[in-house]
Amino acid sequence: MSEPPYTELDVLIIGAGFSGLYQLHTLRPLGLRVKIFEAAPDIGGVWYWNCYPGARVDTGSECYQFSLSSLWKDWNWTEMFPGQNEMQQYFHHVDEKLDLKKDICLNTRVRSAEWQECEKKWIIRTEDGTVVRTRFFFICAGVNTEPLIPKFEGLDTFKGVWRHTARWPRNGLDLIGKRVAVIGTGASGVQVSQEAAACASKLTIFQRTANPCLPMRQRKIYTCTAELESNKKRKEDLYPAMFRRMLQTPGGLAYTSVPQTTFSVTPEERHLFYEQLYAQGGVGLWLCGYSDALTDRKANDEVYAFWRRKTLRRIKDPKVAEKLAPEHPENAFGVKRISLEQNFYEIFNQDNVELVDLSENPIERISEDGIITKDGTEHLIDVLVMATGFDSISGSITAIDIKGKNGVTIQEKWSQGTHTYLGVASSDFPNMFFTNGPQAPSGLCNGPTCAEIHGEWLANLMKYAQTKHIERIETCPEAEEGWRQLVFGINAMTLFATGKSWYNGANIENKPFEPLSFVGGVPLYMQKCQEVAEHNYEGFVLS
Ligand code: NA7
Repeated sequence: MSEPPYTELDVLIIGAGFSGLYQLHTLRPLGLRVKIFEAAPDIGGVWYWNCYPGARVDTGSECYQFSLSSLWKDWNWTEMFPGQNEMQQYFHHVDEKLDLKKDICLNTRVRSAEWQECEKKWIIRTEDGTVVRTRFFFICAGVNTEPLIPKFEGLDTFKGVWRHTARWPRNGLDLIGKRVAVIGTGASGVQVSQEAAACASKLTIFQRTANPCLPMRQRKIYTCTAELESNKKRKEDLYPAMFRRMLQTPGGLAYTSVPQTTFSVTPEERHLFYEQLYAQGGVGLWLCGYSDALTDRKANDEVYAFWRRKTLRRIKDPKVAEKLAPEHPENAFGVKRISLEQNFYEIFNQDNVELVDLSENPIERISEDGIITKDGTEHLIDVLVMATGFDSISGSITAIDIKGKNGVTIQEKWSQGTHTYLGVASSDFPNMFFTNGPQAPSGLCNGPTCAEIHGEWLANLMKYAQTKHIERIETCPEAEEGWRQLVFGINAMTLFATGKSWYNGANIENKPFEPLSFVGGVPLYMQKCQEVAEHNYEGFVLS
């Protein structure tokens, strides 16, 4: 079969979420031929795909946007924690302002990429048969993109409807009066359960590991004309400093922990502080507490004990309460991503909601009519929601058949452990870069902040290559090893090393258990990237 004619590009970007869009925007001034290939029919990345009921951002909206003034000047969020619909509107606003869509091919999923050493180009093939030759290949495919669908025996025999949260039908799924099951209690499971509890005749929530949720304390913002007018001035005064400040915090957010350690203050002071953080809502109790909360187990236990006391009193049945907020949790507080909730704990006080604890009574199989657990109970259901997460951080890269210079795929290369330099490149894969990838602060850094950090850094690298007439950029195993040691070393100093989560691949069978995220925080990460650039991109072979 003959190949269709090639399209020639300088840079092909995969993904039209925060990272891909920003990358396109930063590369355009270099006069390069750049295109984005996006699998979805619209832009927005995860905010296109995650359209399940209740899907919502759990970072305060003012932080969860690009810092470009041309974008925030005439954009006003309506909620502190915007829903999926508002996020999509935001992406359309970004597109309108930056005129991005003309360089984006929607409905275009990249199937494979192969490096051709003789030509120093990547050959990219899409599912619809398009073939592209490109000098540089950027993967901006997102942190939580590849759905994890557990291989439950009998799933194919189920007569009802089942969906993964990130593959929800665009025209919705009727949950009203239905018997609904939700498997998973991460952010997606919590959000969809809150909605289902309000309309399902029966909601059964299957929890494998209890994971603390913090009160969101959602609120409407800037709704009337007078408020919008005053917000305009407020944004001009506040935002430039806020966005600069965000680069100085570990999570790329407008807030961080306090300098004091947990036991350097009196128990009364500590209690008051925790109360304050809890009352404010959002991720405060997780990220704005004492500086040792994620490095010292005793300090961490103290926050957990506070959270547990608060949570237990919200759930009427003590047995259910103990399962949701156990005395001896599997993970330290916050080493698995904390979710935000609005009434998640109260729904268990409703007659139509049941909790099944999979740690003591696992799923045996799926029947035609429902879920059968080990104790022999058949939980009868009409709709099965898989809120089971993703092959996170590296999964969106390894899902593509990418062959490097020796014909080895990235999946093969990383099968025994992830090797990257700065979390943006991997040896044997010349001229290929990724944003929000493994061993960068991915998943722990605010999405738009990380998109900007990587977008700027990689655009500067492209500019450098242009000026110096460099055609080929490849990192080397020594640089990767140094970076890996740093990532592992910092991780070992924190409680993240003790946890089981998608931050370290623990949610995927046979995935190496290792830190997938750089937990040293945004300022240190940026410093390392800047040092490399200042030393003429030390660690890369430029030719
Ligand atoms: P998460 O946070 O990875 O949560 C997935 C949930 O699904 C979690 O409770 C898992 O339990 C559970 N899970 C996964 N596989 C199974 C099987 N086989 N059986 C039972 N339960 C299972 O994904 P989310 O989509 O909620 O959130 C992802 C990110 O999106 C989130 O962090 C935000 O950034 C937005 P486990 O804890 O592994 O025992």
